[in-house]
Amino acid sequence: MPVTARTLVSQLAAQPDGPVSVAGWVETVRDQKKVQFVILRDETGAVQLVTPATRELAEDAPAEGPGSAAALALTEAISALGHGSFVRVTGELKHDERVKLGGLEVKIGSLEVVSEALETPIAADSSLDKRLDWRFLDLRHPKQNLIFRVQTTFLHALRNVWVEKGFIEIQTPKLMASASESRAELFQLEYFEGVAYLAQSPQFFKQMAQSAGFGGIFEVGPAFRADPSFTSRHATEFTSIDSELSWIDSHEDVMALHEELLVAGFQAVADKHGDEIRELFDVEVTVPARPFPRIPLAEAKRLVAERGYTVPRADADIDPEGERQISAYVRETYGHEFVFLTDYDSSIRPFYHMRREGDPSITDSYDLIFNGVEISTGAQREHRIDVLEAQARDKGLEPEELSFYLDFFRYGVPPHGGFGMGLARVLMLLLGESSIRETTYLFRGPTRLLP
Ligand code: AMO
Repeated sequence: MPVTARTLVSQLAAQPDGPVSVAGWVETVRDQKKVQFVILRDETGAVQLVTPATRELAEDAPAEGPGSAAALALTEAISALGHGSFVRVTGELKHDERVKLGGLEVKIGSLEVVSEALETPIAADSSLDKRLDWRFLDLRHPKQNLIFRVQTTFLHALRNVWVEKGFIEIQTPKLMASASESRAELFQLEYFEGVAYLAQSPQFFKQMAQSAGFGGIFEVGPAFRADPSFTSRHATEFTSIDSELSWIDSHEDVMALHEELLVAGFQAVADKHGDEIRELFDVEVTVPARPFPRIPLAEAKRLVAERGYTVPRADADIDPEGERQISAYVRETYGHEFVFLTDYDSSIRPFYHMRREGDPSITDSYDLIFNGVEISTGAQREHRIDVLEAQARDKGLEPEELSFYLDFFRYGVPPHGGFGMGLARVLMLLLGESSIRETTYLFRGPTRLLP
């Protein structure tokens, strides 16, 4: 192989001693009296580069080797190297067990500074906000890098499940003429002569795919919520993982698909990144056992009260502390990190959720809680047009405004259901991170539109 062909750091271990070329950014420089060390990192890992320090030009300067003009120039170039600069290096690879970092090092033959870096504005103890200001530098850290490799593996595993089942991937529009979840938390924008809204969820259009005869579908795409809160779990733009399937008997079928997807995703992450996650996040990835525990919402509130915490409003959804408490209960009782809360009251669910046959005060829906935080909502949908219209009216919605959506149910549609799941929340809880700001590539919140 010609020396100029770039070798990734992760491939060095399998290479024999000899000429090699690596490229990446300078993580550290240790400029010692007799020897200089550079830690170079690329997208796959870090490697130690070494060269003897040549501080002076030998009197009878040899053409090459220690004391030569070239060696002196290299020493000076390394001393002047800025952290973060991108460099291309050719040299001699040597396997040496004594080298802590991967048991190998590269003796620098030549070094080219491809792009010089200013002094970094962030440090290990910088605040999260400051790190986000400089997200591109923050992401160079191996821990941050791992988050997005985990995300890739997770989504790939989910896709495998969907594709094997013959599901169709869709991309639904994010510019809409109406609200997709509720009038609250809705971004409105100028749209030529009129207004448009940013999609809060692909809800209506994933249901449309059922009327279109697509059967199972999925989408991984952006969703927007004009939520002014500054919690660790809310963003104004987030990636939503959505799936919808036809011919279900109940929301249990949606939950079964949901479980299958998560098991596949966690298994793939554990297999591929388990060791690195343990090392960098001090977290043991547990592949969840099926079936996940299921607890009706009212029962969950009762169990939480027994632990000494009363959910503030009896007629509302469980609150964040309640979610933490029910998760603690489930962990202690079933040794499980997940719990489906089921049987949500119709009063706190959207009009499109199917209401329980024989008891319309509850819906055939669920929330999925993972390690103390809601990650998902799912339900069987109401597909009977007369019932759906009545439920919309019951929620104070004008069927005329929703006519494009209601049309989906007027020309034949199979029974169906699905779920939406926040990607960054799953990653946050999987990796034991404290905020979705850490697990979102570029976080968007009420006071953050940059970078
Ligand atoms: P819901 O509104 O519960 O349901 O949203 C589903 C999931 O999306 C994530 N999520 C958010 N993540 C970050 N920031 C936010 N502001 C935010 N809002 C929601 C959460 C949440 O559980 N159409 C239904 C889903 C369905 O029934 O298919 C919906 O959007 O993880």
